[in-house]
Amino acid sequence: MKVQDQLLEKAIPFIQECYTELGQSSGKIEARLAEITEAIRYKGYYEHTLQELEHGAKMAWRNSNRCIGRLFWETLTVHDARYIETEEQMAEALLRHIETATNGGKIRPVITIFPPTHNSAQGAFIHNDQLIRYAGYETDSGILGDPASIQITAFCQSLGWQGAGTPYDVLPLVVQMGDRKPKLFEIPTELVLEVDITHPDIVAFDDLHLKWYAVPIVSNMYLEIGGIHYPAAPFNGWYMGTEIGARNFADQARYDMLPRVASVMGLDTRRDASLWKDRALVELNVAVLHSYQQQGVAIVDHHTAAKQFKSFEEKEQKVSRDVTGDWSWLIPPLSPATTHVFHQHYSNEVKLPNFFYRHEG
Ligand code: HEM
Ligand code: NRG
Repeated sequence: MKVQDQLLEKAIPFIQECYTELGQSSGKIEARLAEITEAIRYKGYYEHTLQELEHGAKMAWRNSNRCIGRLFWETLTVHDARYIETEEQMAEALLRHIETATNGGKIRPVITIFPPTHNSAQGAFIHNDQLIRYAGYETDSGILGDPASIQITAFCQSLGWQGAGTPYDVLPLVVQMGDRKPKLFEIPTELVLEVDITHPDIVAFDDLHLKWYAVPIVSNMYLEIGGIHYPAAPFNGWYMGTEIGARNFADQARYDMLPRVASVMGLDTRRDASLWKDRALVELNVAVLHSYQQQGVAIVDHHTAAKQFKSFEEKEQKVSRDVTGDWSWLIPPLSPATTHVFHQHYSNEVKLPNFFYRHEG
């Protein structure tokens, strides 16, 4: 099938669903589809109206099978950055995203949508996996910082960047328009809200000097709406505590903190059967939730998130939409069987609009 026919084939069901959900008449749908058909015939692509862009992005969140936070899909704030032409303007829009999303800790779900790819134009590109992330350095005495960032850190260094060399150096933004050279932009420190991790009763936790950033802003996925691809469409909500406490700090291939947490807790780490890892894990997660709450930064625990997801399932059922999901991602990495998600089956069918990893196409 021709590329243009494929585009129209995807535009049709999107416009029908989007306009129906927004309560538009069938006359409006037909008129818009006629317009889109013309546009595709004459220039090879079509442009979304602001309303299509906004609702399409919300539908993409609603269709994200791996996301447990979908109850709030209608509250997404959409920043339209499709008019942007330079790397400087891109960086400016990303800083504005960080500021609006952070909101002094009262985190707002936001997506910023940059120019799409069409015909031969490559659109905008963000090299970072998340807008705010800590660098990772390979040193003679082992890895310093976040091992997940080794590659992007080396790339930044090859472009002339030098980090301070702490375990928590915030990486610069690396952005690119089309096939031009990527450019680096430091994020002003006052824009990066961070949380120092302390434990409500175990004072020795302070000795670990743990901290994490407030807002996860995913920037390595492309957004597909009605056949149009947006390769740069960073989005954020707030953290679920386990993402930080049970993965970022705990994974052996990340900050690998369980042995040190066990040590400040005085646990017997000689025997697996003492369940020292499990006990350290629980207190580490208690510390993460406590610290974010105490410092006024939005975060959700996995039990509350699962209940919210249950409400989402019920709400979707009421409007006769099937909820699809990726079970292996939806279950939390801590006490999964205590949530209803664990005991339920989800179809992992991929509905559109949606977000996809960029290397998938
Ligand atoms: C994945 C929670 C908002 C889209 C996830 C994951 C969690 C989560 C826990 C699994 C992450 C992992 O295991 O690494 C939340 C919470 C939100 C939220 C608590 C609060 C509002 C959003 C928003 C969007 C979104 C605003 C998009 C507009 C996604 C996508 C994934 C995901 C696409 C899969 C990421 C991947 O495959 O790597 N979410 N989310 N989420 N979420 Fe959400
Ligand atoms: N696990 C990753 C973040 C992935 C997305 N999680 C969210 N998304 N909560 C981490 O940095 O730990 N969101 O849009 O809120």
